[in-house]
Amino acid sequence: MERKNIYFVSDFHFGLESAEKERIKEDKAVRFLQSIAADAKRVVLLGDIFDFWWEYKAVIPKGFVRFQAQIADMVRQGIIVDYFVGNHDLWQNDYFAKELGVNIYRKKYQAFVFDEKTFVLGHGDGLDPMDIGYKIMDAVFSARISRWLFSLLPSSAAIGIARYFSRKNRRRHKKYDTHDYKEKEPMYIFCQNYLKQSHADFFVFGHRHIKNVLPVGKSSLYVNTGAWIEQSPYAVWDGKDLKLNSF
Ligand SMILES: [Mn+2]
Repeated sequence: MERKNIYFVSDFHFGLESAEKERIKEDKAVRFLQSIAADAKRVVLLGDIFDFWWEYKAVIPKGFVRFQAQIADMVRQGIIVDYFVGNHDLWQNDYFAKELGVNIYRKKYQAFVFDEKTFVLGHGDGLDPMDIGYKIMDAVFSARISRWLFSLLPSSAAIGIARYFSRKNRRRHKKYDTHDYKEKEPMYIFCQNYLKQSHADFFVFGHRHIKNVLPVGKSSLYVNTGAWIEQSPYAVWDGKDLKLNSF
């Protein structure tokens, strides 16, 4: 089979629920990755893959090794794997890059050209210039000193704090949980503004947990990959069309 497809998926939030539920979710994610391995040339993980993530110099959180092994195997097969960190898993260090061979992106968004089309990709958080509270929290969590201070904590305390902020983050979310995209959705407004400055054919984000495909600007498309937690959505680019499917 020809490797021509690019897959986009986000918001697994591994670690969110009970161990049993998470194992079922992980197994389904692995089956999905296995199902696309034959025709994928690239897989883009659009953030919040983990509900929280923290890594020490020599230690990572337990669990989800099947998912990690599947990713490593795909990289070994020559599939490019990109990972935009989300607001729940922004504390990725170099483990995924060094151990699994994944490209880690910490930017809020980045433009790529695939098959002569421009894709603007990102997790989707922090795109609202008016959300000052978010910007401050994001700056604190992204700062090197915070990471250093955090690294001095014992792992049980560090993960307890990470979990606390993970839950707090989820509450903040509610504000925009609406289908009233064009008026209120910061990601959609970001796309509209982006198109005033530069060209893009496709915008693909996650973060909102509501899957969506909407035209934006004159001839561009906004796609949100939703949350794997519900209906296992993913987007696929086959070189001609970008479609939103469910696994
Ligand atoms: Mn998010």
